[in-house]
Parts: sequence; C-alpha cells; structure tokens
Amino acid sequence: MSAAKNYSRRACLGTGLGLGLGLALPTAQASTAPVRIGFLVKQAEEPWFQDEWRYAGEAAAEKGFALIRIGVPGGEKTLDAIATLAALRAQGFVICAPDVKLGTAIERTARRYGIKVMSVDDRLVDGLGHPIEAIPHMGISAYEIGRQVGRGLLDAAQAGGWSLAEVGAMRIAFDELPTARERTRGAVDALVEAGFPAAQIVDAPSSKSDTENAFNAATIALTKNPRFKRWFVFAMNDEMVLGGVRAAEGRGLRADAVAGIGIGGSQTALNEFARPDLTGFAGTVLISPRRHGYETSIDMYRWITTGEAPPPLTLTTGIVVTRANLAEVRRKLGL
Ligand code: FCA
Repeated sequence: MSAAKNYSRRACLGTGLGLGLGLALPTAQASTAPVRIGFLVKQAEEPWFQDEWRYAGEAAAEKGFALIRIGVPGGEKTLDAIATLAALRAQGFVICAPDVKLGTAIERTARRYGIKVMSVDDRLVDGLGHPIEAIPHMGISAYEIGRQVGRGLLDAAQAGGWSLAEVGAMRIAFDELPTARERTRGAVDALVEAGFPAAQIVDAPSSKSDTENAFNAATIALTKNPRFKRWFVFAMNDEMVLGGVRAAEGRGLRADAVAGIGIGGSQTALNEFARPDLTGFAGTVLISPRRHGYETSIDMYRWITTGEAPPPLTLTTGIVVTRANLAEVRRKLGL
C-alpha cells in the first residue's frame, strides 16, 4: 500500500537530466520491474508534438508505465537523451528525431544500451539515405495527404472564383526531410494533373520547418514573383503555411488573394481559425496525434512486456478540414 502510494505522484526530474524532461510514475505495479518508456521529439514547442506527448501520457496512465518526455532539438541532445533513458533504466523509446540522418547513430546507441526504439512522424534513414527497416515506424501517408492539399487549394480557388492564370503556387520547401518532400510532391502532382500550369509553381526553400523560417522563405519568393495577383501556399505542415500566409499579408495580400492549406490541424490551425478576421489560411489536413502518440506508446509497451514487436510500417491518413468544421471534426474524433 505504502509502496503504491510512493509511486502515485507525478515527479519532475531536475534540469540536470535534460530539457523538458518530465517523468510520470505509475500508480500501480510497484512490485514488478516498472516499465519506463521515453518519448523524444524534435520540436517540443510545436503543438503537434505537445499533442503527441499528451496522448502518449494517456497510454502511460492507462497501462501504468512511466513516460519520459524529452525535447531533442539537435543531434547531440538526441544521443544524450538516449544515455539519460539508459541511466533511468527505460526499456524503450519512441522518437521523432531532429534529423533523420541520425538514424544509424540512434540505432547503434539504442542497441548498445539494450533499449528498444521505434520512430514516429519522420522515418529514420541510414548512411545511404535508405529507410532503416529494422526500426518500426508510424508516419503519415505523406504523398496522399499532399494530394489532398493540392485538391483543397483548387477547391478554394474555385470557391473564390479565381482565374488560375493569375495564381502563383508557392511550395515552401524543406526538402532535406523525406516526408516533407513527399507531402509537397503530392500537392504539386495534384495541381498539375488538374491542369494547373507547372510554370506557375514557385519554390521557396526554408532552412527549418517552422513559421519564422517559412515566413522568411515566402517573403523572398513573393518579392521575386510580383507577376502573380493571387497565391496558393503549401508546405509540410500548418506552421510553415502560416509563415507563408503572414508573409503575403505583409505585402497586402489578404484572404481574397491567398489560399493556404496546411497539414496538422492542431492548436496552430485552431488558433488561426478562431481569429475574428478571415485570413488566407483556408484549411488544413487534419492528422491524428492520438494515433501517433497513444498508439506508438502502446506498441512500445506491448513490445517491452510481451516481446511482440510493432508493425514495421504504419501510415496514417488525413481529413481535409476548413475553418467551418475543424473544431467539430476534432470533437467527433475525440481529439
Ligand atoms: C513532421 C512535422 C510535424 C508533423 C509531423 C506529422 O515531423 O515536422 O510538423 O507534420 O511530421
């Protein structure tokens, strides 16, 4: 009884152990070796990753394992975090790494400590850039979701009565990340297949996948292409599309001249849709942080406790939503 009581609190480990590290200790099972699972994400400040952590926390509460959340903004932090997990006697972790090319180092480090690893969102690659098949992965069906973005852009143009001849399509690119490349390739293909002129697609390369860097990339692209009266904006996630939409606003282009469709549907999109004014952020493809946070954690828990490995590859789907229905669709999905 008293042992169980000792475990029934939420402990936060000191900052010496790493950034944003919180350890939720289980309320039961104090007698058996406690299961400890790490959940490492590259951009802890992004709402998508906050959501993933929240749903991983639900899995931890349900199964009674300790969840160790660590933000890993860079390569060194990532390998340090795995060492921290080993010191805490964690048996496994789920990771969205800051750079997929860390794949081999992550795999090797995890093996050295005897810790199980599975990836989420961004699939880890080896030295040749090939996916590491031995690491189970849950990601989004990037190409198909990109196509949904492309179709959503065309729908928005049609709803606004735009002539496609005056529209530039801005691809805010983060091409070093394979899932980002696939997402925007899907959007480009859907546009071109529907007859949108390829010559009107403009690349805006961004150095990071966040709003600020996308804003800078988009500002340059807009300055270089004054010939377009209206713009489509697409990218790998909501944060980057938002950067593009804000950059267009900076040049006086408002909702009647800009249609941006993101990917995510988390708080970033909810905030944008809650604004009283209509902006160029026309919609998003809602993806499931519950599947990516809760399901991966349960998969890892099962792997540790029963030896049954997660499926090698799971790709989740998305739903196109707008300002009018995002909140409702999220509610229906229990998000
Ligand atoms: C990547 C992106 C996130 C989110 C996730 C599913 O990791 O950086 O914004 O889109 O995939």
